[in-house]
Amino acid sequence: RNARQEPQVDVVVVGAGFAGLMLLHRLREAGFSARGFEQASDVGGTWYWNRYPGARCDIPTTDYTFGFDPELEREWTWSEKYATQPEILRYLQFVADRYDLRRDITFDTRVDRAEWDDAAQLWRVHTSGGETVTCRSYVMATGCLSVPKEPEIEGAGRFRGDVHLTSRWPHEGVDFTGKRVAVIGTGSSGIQSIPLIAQQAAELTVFQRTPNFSIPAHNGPAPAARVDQLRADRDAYRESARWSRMGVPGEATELKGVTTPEDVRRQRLESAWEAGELQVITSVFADQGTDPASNEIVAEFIREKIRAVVTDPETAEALSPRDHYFGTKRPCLDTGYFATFNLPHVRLVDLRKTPITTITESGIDTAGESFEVDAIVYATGFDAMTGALVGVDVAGREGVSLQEKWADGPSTYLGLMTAGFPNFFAITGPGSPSVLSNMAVSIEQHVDWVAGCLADLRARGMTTIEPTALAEEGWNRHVADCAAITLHPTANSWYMGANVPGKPRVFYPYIGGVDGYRAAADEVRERNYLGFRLTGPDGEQCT
Ligand code: NA7
Repeated sequence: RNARQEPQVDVVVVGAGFAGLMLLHRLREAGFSARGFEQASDVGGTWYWNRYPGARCDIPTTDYTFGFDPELEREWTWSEKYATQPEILRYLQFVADRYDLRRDITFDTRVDRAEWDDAAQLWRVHTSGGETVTCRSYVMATGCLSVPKEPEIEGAGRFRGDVHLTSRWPHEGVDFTGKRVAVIGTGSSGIQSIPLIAQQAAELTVFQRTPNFSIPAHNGPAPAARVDQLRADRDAYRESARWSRMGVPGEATELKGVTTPEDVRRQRLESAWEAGELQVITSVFADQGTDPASNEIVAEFIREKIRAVVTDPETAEALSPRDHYFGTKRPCLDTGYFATFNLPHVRLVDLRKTPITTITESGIDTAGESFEVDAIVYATGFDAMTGALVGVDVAGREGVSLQEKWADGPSTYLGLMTAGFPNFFAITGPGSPSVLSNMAVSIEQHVDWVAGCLADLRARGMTTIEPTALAEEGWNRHVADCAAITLHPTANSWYMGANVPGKPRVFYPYIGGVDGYRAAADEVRERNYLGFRLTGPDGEQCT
């Protein structure tokens, strides 16, 4: 190890969203030097790009917020139960200012390639700005839903009208007044934007491949019960979030759907409907995620609500999800989504009955009809969880790329690291609870774990950390086993990689819960980095 070199900085962090910002702050606190790179022109990550009308978070603001600094919490007040994109972006800008983080970040700059130099024991990171930076540790805080999926629709390039992607919305906004608009996609982005686009457009046609479960957000002031709990004892509230299943404190029921008396079922379902929270509607019954019959009780309750709102029975049926179990695709929160289809100028096209045959110069042809439109909005989703990671050419030991290693699906230890890539960390990587949880809580857990790990290495005079192949295999098996006992793998969801043609079909996030995950990550650290190999000038340690 004589060739060990001193890097220019201790850590390079890619991405300046929630994760990258907090990591830069923690690293500075711990006395590490760091540089951040961000392809956008400012901080915000997901909330920088997704500026489409109606874009909001689907976790209440009481919970979707940093909890690591009580001072920060005292200085910021959210205005609503679910914050809009502009408010979340302002919050992240406030965080960047508050901790003076921008001075460590180079904006408008992508990291194109990062390679591990085993002799020098450091990463060489190459940017789109032509710079090469050396660092001991390389962290990708690049988000789970940050790389838009290609609209793989025949003729997509031919359309002459306006084309918009919800995830790359123009900063100056879009005026649809008097326009005939097509929206393709009815995931969360479609469901949030459709009611607002309908308010402007002369005609709106929604092209739906799969109907989605959605419940009303009941937006307004933050829920009184949560606000009171938080005010009474902030630390206890945040701690209970850290040890909850989804990263949002709440009741864990033992009631099973099928054996619960009808009146109790009804009461629980109605109150979950009123709560308008994902954490509540996904835990009405203990077994709704594992037992098809129990799941169907929740699913049918939501379909009944759709039928009660949508006046045309055929449209109501087309909007009613029947192809997947409730919760196996991320359910949505909406404001007036289903009622939008009662408006005379709004039409639903069911692509299961009449698929799109091609996009033309002036509109969209389906198997049944041709539609002339002035604008097409693609709300078609993301190459989730791994898209941003394999989108950078990351080369580990012996030049093996992450893309090659993960060709048949991602492989990680704790969703944080992968063998063959020393000192490379992913925040909210595949195999972490991330997208199945309140991201704010999961991000804080990952960031604290990574910053703590780097401080531990420094304290012990160690240079590198890397999982053993055995530990990684064990974690992958555990991630798959946890998913296998749920209904999740049955769905064609982005959790399964099913939305991107050719993407390996495995369950990407960890479904064992924020609480279970934290316990595992804590135990690994307490047991001297169990499952990791650490090396330093004086040799190696492997537990
Ligand atoms: P999603 O949830 O992946 O939704 C994308 C939607 O676009 C979904 O309805 C897809 O139908 C549809 N889609 C995708 N490709 C096509 C093609 N080629 N033709 C027709 N329809 C298509 O992305 P979102 O941005 O809405 O939300 C992502 C997450 O962000 C969300 O879950 C929240 O966590 C926040 P499909 O269901 O694949 O049949």
